[in-house]
Amino acid sequence: MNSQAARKPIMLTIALSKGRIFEETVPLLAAAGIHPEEDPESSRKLILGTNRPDVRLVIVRATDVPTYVQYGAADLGIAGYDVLLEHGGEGLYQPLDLDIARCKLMVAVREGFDYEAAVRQGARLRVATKYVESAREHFARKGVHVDLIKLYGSMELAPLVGLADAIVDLVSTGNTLRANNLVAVEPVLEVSSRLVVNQAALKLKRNEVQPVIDAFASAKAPA
Ligand code: PRT
Ligand code: MG
Repeated sequence: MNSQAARKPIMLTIALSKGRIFEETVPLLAAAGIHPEEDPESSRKLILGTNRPDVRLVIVRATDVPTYVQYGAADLGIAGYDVLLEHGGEGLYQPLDLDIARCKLMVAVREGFDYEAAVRQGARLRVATKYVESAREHFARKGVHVDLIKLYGSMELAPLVGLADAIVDLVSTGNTLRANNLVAVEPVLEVSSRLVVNQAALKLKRNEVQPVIDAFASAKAPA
């Protein structure tokens, strides 16, 4: 092996999901001097190069970002707080709330369903959600008995066809609830996306990782 190969730069891998998180991350990456070579919306590539030969992006499902970072397949990633709570955060250092992709996790029911009365009567509620951990904790804190039904999407349908009395889902504009004759009745959690860092990478690649954390911190929208 020649000395050239020995001095190969350390590669930084950042895990992102396409859609809203990617779009809101582009300006933060730019602040760190990182410019993606392609747009994941139009490219089918899952590994995207950047202007920096030592930085690459991997495009994964939003819910898979913490897993890639936990196992060190990515050094850094950006994930919704909703996703991090379901994952558990094991092996992840969470240095920064980036204040992007903001929304609220809410309890919602069919218009006309008396949620307060159902809770007051101590009825056992059937709640459909993708966010079982957050929902379990929320209802336990309230002392409300629930049967949780795990779904992977389109939660809004569940109360309309009698699968559940209520859902726990993310709301941003409220348009999706309105379009399906549902109303939000209770907040569960304020959600925004956070920077997550693999704990080993933070130590072993500190010189590469820390400048990215610092650039994101100074570029993020002031609170
Ligand atoms: O969409 P896909 O199934 O691929 O994955 P995903 O839904 O996990 O990813 P994505 O990119 O949609 O969401 C990534 C992250 O964005 C989430 O983990 C949240 O932290 C954050 N975020 C912010 C949202 C929303 N706003 C949001 N409105 N995630 C989802 N929604 C959905 C919501 O579930 C509901 O179906 O949008 C719908 C409601 O929107 P409104 O505007 O009609 O209220
Ligand atoms: Mg989505």
